Amino acid sequence: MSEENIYDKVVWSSCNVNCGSRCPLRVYVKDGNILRVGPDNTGEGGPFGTHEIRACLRGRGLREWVYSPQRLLHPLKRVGRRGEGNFVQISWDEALDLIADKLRQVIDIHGNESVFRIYGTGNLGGVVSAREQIDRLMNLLGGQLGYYNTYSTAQITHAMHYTYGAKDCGNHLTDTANSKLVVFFGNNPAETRMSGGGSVRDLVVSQQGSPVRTIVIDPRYTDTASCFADEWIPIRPGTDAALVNGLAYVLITEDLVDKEFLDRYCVGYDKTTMPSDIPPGNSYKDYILGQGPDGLAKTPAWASAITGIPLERIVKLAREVGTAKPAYIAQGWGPQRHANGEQTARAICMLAILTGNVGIRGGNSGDREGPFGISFPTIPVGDNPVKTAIPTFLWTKAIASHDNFTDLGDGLKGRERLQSPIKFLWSFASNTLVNQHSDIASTQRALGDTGLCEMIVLIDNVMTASARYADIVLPGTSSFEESDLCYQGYAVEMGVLILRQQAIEPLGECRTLYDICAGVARRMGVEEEFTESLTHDQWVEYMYHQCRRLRPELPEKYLDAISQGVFKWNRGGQLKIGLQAFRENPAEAPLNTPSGKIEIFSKQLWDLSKSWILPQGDQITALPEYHATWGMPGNSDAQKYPLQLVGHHYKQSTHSSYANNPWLQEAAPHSLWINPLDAEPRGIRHGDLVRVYNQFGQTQVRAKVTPRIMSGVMSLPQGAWYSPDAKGNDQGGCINTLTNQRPSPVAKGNPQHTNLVQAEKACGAPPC
Ligand SMILES: Nc1nc2c(c(=O)[nH]1)N[C@H]1C(S)=C(S)[C@@H](COP(=O)(O)OP(=O)(O)OC[C@H]3O[C@@H](n4cnc5c(=O)[nH]c(N)nc54)[C@H](O)[C@@H]3O)O[C@H]1N2
Ligand SMILES: Nc1nc2c(c(=O)[nH]1)N[C@H]1C(S)=C(S)[C@@H](COP(=O)(O)OP(=O)(O)OC[C@H]3O[C@@H](n4cnc5c(=O)[nH]c(N)nc54)[C@H](O)[C@@H]3O)O[C@H]1N2
Ligand code: SF4
Ligand SMILES: [Mo]
Repeated sequence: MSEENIYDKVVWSSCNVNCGSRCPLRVYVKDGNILRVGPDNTGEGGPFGTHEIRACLRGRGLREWVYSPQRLLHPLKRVGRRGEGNFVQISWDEALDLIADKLRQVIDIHGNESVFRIYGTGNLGGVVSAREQIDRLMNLLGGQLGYYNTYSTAQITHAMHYTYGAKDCGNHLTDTANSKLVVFFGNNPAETRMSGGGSVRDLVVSQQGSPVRTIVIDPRYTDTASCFADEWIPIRPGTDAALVNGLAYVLITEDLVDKEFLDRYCVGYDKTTMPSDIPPGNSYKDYILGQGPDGLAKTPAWASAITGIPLERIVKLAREVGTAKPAYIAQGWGPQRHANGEQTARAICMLAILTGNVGIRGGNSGDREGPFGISFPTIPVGDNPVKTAIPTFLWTKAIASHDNFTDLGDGLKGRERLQSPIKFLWSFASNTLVNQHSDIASTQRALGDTGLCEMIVLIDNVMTASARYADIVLPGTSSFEESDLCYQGYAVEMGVLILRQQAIEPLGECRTLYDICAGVARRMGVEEEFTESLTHDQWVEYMYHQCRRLRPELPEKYLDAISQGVFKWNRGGQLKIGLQAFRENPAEAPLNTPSGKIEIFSKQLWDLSKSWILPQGDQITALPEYHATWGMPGNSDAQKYPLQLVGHHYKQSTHSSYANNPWLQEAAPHSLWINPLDAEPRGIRHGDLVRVYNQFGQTQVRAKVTPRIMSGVMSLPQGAWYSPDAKGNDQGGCINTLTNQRPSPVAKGNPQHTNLVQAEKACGAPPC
């Protein structure tokens, strides 16, 4: 029997959360209800590059998400204290009137800089359903406070900027087929780039039949390590720069560096390429050999004591990296999501730079693997008349102490000091208001005071921890309830366009973001400018035709395109080699750094270190130096909180999206990874309920006692739902009860993997 006989219809849809992939999905519908969700079935048996993009467990479980008991179905207005979670149902008209009235009032009194759309990534694949609709609306109303950085890559983006004057300067992962050695620092594509559309496919294909040796350096024995690595080297979080220093010491003293490359392409390796106005003794070589200001040789023994990696292993690794040509050295984004993340990211690049592996086939710059994607048009948003922008991570400070928010202290752009606090906050498809932002207790204090930020409008599919802090909660359509176009994000080997059709009627009173914004626009007198007289669906069709201008091979008729649903463009064997043009001809294709070369010594950072105002203990250094930070062993807090805690991105959920799905909770339970050496003295057995705490808060979660994490370190997957009990203590295992809001020095990024905690068996709960 064909599928069509069992189901009324099967329509194309897509999974739009922020995992980096965008998987096509087939939605099976009967009597207006979703019966089942299936993966892509186009390209079966085809060559790699047009193959099926098989969805991961999360996309296949989307039915549970759409029909989840937490689903928001009606507009709600807060009653009682903010955060208490008490709401009354109101009509759409009332909700939109309240929003427009407050928006008008806030703009009149405090100006457009006091309106802010918070970062949120729950619906990234869409074009017409994209968060940028809020920007389009706000730009018509005089603009809003901007932001720069992401929670994903703040520190590494700055590191690449200062070192290479570039971003995304990694070779494609398929290039590992041409390498002799692969070294991954905290890179876990098997879990963070899942599905047939994720870069894990690249790794599978390029390693098939390849003799390449792969080493994974990570505090955890990750899925990537277990599937692809010949060797796992556990490392203490936040200490990769110390490891690289120790490796550099061996490379330099055993003459394994590529001196010709360093002289021709780099600034600051030794005195021959140092900027002329810098005092002697400040080159990289001086620093490593102990001839710089600190007088400390960064020997493998020194590195071993800091990283927890045996001395002999460091020496062996240095010789391996120094002799395997070419070597693919790459980092994920875990090492940089730390208090010293910028320097760590720069330091890892040093390994590629010292060995001349930058810009060549089979090599890599030290950056994460390069993404591949086809550019497609996005909705026009217009210009933001407000030029002031804050680092994404510092939005709580922009609410609670704006008069203390400055360019030199906080990385404010466009002004010396923030002129107005955030008074009106938009939140679309975001849980960063509470769940995903650091130090939930502190965030709650800032949000709980309605005299600070006066209105929070939140649009989501489900009642989240963030939604409980909103004043107006609006039920947004899920991807199965709206039509749209969807472009593949970090695809492998191909570019993808999905024509997502509306599979079912919106549940309850759910509306698309577009309709919500159009409703506000009407009340603010800019409806015509906002909609241009098009409906949501007409915009989708219009944007499809914009795509056709770039890809004329797409069907002329939109209806024909809908019935095909998925379009794939093979990369055609093109291999991205990051910084290749510079490598081939540095004079003709200089880098976008002040010197046009790779800046091992960054004069820009040298200058920043003199002018920026930093809290005590923070450092900005011109060289990629290692410095221990707060939240690490040796810090005074470590006496009370002796265990380091990181929070990896886990297969159960994409951040907090889908984390409430019982199927996924069963398939991949949320648990605290703890080494037997740390569990045993605490009387913690596998499966026990554990209390994890520090000066910021506490949470409870089941223990996964495993040697897959190094001793002294624990990992609590990020994304679990914050679920406080009556006393305010989290029962949900949410790591952001324990993280710190103190930003990293240069990027002002989120240091959410730098944490010190204590753990103990939680008594009173089974099986205690
Ligand atoms: N399944 C799933 N996939 C996802 C996501 C998700 O939530 N779930 N989120 C997506 C998003 S938005 C992003 S930004 C990416 C995130 O991608 P990443 O930032 O790369 O992911 P993480 O798990 O944070 O870190 C990767 C690895 O770094 C390790 N690590 C942590 N600290 C250190 C350190 O100091 N040194 C070293 N060497 N290793 C360290 C962690 O143990 C982890 O295995 O993933 C994307 N993919
Ligand atoms: N401790 C710690 N915290 C972290 C991280 C970490 O590594 N450690 N990682 C950080 C990173 S890299 C990131 S990118 C952020 C991510 O943080 P967020 O961008 O907040 O991502 P999610 O938690 O997935 O929240 C997305 C929201 O969108 C909603 N949503 C999903 N689909 C739809 C839809 O179709 N329509 C609407 N209206 N809503 C939808 C979901 O219900 C969810 O509430 O978290 C950061 N937080
Ligand atoms: S979560 Fe990511 S990999 Fe999984 S189905 Fe969705 S888009 Fe694909
Ligand atoms: Mo992210």
